[in-house]
Amino acid sequence: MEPKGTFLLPPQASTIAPEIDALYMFIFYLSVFFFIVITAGTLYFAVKYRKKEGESFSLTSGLRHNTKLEIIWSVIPTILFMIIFAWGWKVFLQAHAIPANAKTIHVQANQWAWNFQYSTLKGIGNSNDLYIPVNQPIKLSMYSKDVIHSLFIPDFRVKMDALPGRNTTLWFEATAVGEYDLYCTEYCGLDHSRMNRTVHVLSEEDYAAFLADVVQPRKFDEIYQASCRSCHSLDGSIGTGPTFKGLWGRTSEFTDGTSLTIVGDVGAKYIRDSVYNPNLQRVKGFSQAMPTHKNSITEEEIQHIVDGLKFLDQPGEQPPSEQGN
Ligand code: HEC
Ligand SMILES: [Cu+2]
Repeated sequence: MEPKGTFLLPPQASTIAPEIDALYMFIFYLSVFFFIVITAGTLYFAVKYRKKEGESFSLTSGLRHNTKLEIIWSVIPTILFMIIFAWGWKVFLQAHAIPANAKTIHVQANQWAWNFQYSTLKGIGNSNDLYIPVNQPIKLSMYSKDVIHSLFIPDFRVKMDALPGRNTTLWFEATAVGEYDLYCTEYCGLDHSRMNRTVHVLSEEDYAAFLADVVQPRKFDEIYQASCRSCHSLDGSIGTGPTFKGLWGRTSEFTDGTSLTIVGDVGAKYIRDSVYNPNLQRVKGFSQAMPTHKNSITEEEIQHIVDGLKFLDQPGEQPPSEQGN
């Protein structure tokens, strides 16, 4: 159930919200208390010591100093301030120390949109609203492409600027499934108001479904940059491993004396084996073995790799899987 707000404050929908509200309400009621004491005192004394009918003008007494009174009005506020400081420090640390198990979502702000980026083993997904699982610490790692923006989720009681040229972070844990407002709270130009979006807090299952929906398998180029580039070149130079240039159609010779021409289904299967079981057949002349990528490359991505390698040497041609979307 979505939590309800109070007269003074919006709903508390994160773990930090009650902590921040308790401190806020302490300061608020303390201020109300002193407001009443001071205002009532002012009125009382104004009436009591007013110039009465028929009274002649007289000076107030020469009293200048009251040590007891001065100690009281110095010590009591000091104690109250120190309580607020210590309490504030404790909540500040809680709000800023990011739990080790927090899931990271990358946030890019620009005029005038939020872009939330979810990376999983299967690839990367994007959305303009924020989608998060309930009861899970979430870390937002933010930057801005242009001006200063600021991400504010009132119901979570969190706010942080997104800055150009610097990475900022923010964390929270949502406590109830539901939809919550998200604002850009730094005036950032003409369409600033278009940066008002929604946080969708989902159950674990719904979040998994969301990810499955939004995350696209990585394309050849992304996979190559992330996982293959350190050992395989595209320009024909030999690195830790053989170059990818001209790989499709090439005949590889193996350490066991056999060889294979990388074409057709056999070629596709060979590439899949090279990624998953590189020790099955070792290419001759390379001292280092290729590590398996079983846990970081999906079957769908293998297809992209095969297509990518096939079309590598045909400039202008696009592998079928990279057309359209
Ligand atoms: C740490 C270095 C390293 C990384 C990273 C690496 N490889 Fe390799 N790869 C090698 C080496 C060394 C060989 C040759 C020896 C062998 O066959 O084990 C090789 C061989 C291959 C072959 C066979 C080439 C031929 O000429 O027959 C293919 C295909 C291949 N790798 C694909 C990939 C793909 C795709 C990736 C990225 C997902 C990748 N490799 C990442 C080191 C690497
Ligand atoms: Cu903005």
